[in-house]
Amino acid sequence: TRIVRVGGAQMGPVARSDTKERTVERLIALLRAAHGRGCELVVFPELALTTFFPRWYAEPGEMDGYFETEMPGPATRPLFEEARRLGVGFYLGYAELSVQAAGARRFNTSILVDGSGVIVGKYRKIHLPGHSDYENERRHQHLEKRYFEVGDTGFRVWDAFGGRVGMAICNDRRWVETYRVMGLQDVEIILIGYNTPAADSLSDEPEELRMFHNHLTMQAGAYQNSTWVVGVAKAGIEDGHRLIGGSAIIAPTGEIVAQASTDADELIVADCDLDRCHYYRANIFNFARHRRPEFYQRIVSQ
Ligand code: ING
Repeated sequence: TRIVRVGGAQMGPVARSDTKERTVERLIALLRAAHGRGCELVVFPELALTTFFPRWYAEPGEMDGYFETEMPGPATRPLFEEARRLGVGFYLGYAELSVQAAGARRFNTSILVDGSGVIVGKYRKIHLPGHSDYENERRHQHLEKRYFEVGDTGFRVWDAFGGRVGMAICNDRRWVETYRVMGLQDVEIILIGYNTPAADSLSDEPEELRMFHNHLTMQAGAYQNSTWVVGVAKAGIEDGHRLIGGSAIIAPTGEIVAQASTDADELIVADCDLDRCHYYRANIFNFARHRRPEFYQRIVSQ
């Protein structure tokens, strides 16, 4: 067995008026609680430092206060220092402003930090949901295409925490390709932060259906690629807009082994035995023996 004790650090709401410093204090409290439960890896949500600002319409430059130009930066350094002191690694989702020679680039980003506080991996969100311009017919806006570029890192897998660790962000979890591209890199645990509005902006889709789809997509991805999946929400009502909770740790069998029961800051913990990935990967989902890529061309050509 190769046990990694993983903590899913679900967050409750972050209001527009909350400071990054105050929010980082909440992350540190969750990190300490996870350390107290023996976790060596903690997964924080997507855009964990701020409110889910893509619900608001503004000129892109006006939103730069929500972005990080350095990581760690002044607001996040205390988190990195405490994590290193406790020897706990973490996944952190945040808005990245990358200043390059060709100009500023903005991404919805996550990083993987090891137990010594070193950033060992970075992922920039590829599947950006929503739209880029104000759309009157919507009950609320979802402007990720306005504020972020499509990520340029690809879906990668890193050797960390004694196994093969992959990352994705929120909407990525709804696309089968996300999991398979990492499954083909022998991923054993995929970390996914999310901020999912409870209400659809165009239909009366019930909230229960939202939660069903949240778990369905991650459970399917886990089972079909024989990998652990850890999905962690920022949840609750942010300035009147509800985000769903339902953070979960899912085994390679597709079974949920730990699930949040509130919409607040809540830690869920599971012992993830990475060796449990091998049975299905060697048999039912033995990619080399059973997959027939010659019949899949349409997936990558269209
Ligand atoms: N949020 C949502 C998500 O994919 C969404 C957007 C919700 C799209 C429900 C489709 C259906 O969970 C983010 N941030 O991607």
